[in-house]
Amino acid sequence: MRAFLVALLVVLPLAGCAQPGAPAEQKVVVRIVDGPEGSFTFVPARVTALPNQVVEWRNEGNGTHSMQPNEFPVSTRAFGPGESAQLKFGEVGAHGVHCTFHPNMTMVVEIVRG
Ligand SMILES: [Cu+2]
Repeated sequence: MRAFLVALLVVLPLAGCAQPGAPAEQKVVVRIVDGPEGSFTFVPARVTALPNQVVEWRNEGNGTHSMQPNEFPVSTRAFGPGESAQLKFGEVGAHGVHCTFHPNMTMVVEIVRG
């Protein structure tokens, strides 16, 4: 089992990956907005982050969502309007992410070396 998913809703120290000047402690933010005809949209639908950098989804719409990496059977808690959820990815590469409630909500988190 690949251990690329580090933690959910974390306040973990960023052990072992801190380099001076690296933006690892900044979040990568993805907004979730209501699209046309009741759909939900990721803005942006593709983000780039460093290993173990926090990726945060902010729910700016009216639905309730839960983010799950396609390759890993763990998801965030359900988060409703005005709430957010976070994931970290440890493994370099492009990781597809979807919403467990709305499988047509898909996006990509690409992890690159710092
Ligand atoms: Cu959803």
